[in-house]
Amino acid sequence: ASRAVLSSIELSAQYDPEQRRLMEERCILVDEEDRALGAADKKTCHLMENINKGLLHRAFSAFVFRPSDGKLLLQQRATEKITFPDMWTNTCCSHPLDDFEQEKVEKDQLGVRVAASRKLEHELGIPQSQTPVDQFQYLTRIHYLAPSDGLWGEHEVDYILFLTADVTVNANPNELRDYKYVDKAELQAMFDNSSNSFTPWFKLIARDFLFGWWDELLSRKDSNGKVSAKSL
Ligand code: DMA
Ligand code: MN
Repeated sequence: ASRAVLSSIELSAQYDPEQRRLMEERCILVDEEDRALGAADKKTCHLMENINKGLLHRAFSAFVFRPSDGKLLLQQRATEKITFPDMWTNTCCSHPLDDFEQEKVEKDQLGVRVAASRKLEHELGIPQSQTPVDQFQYLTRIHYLAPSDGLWGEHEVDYILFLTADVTVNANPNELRDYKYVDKAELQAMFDNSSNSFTPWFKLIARDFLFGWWDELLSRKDSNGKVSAKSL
């Protein structure tokens, strides 16, 4: 089979310099069965023109819950983000990178766990000691495609990871505009208020999985009072 020629563009100076720099990270390309095919920079992976040719990469969506009350930590993306700026979303999303050997390891989802711990520190300032990789619970992975603004979008195999942990947040303002803890009713009220906007993957995961899993998670408080999620 012939391989499509991938497009590129020059990132204009209108974008934030740090976010332009991060577009040079190298994502892991996969097929629809999540088999690794190689690597391409984050900019190439997120251009709709390439996504429309079938380009697909690996990602994770992390959800951090507070042990004391089971509330979920949400973030609002910074205005500086090139894709999906200013939108509310789950605790942290990003990509395991081809740049790091450990993040390419597929056994026990090690690569995405390592990436999640790295990015929870980068975006929310959560010390990595508070997010040990073996504490993340892998729920499932989803394949989805979502345009951002016409030029940019997402097309990923996205690993969903839950972590129940007390964390110290020291938000990186280049990544986060705001953050807050919500229970189910508070999240539903945010969805019902049309002045809030949400990332497409968070809406999808909330609709299809999160509310059901959240019940399960809250009903599974163990004798230490800790909440633990159930793996599928
Ligand atoms: C990308 O998230 C990953 C998903 C699941 C949408 P992102 O745009 O927040 O990535 P990054 O933080 O690396 O820019
Ligand atoms: Mn992506």
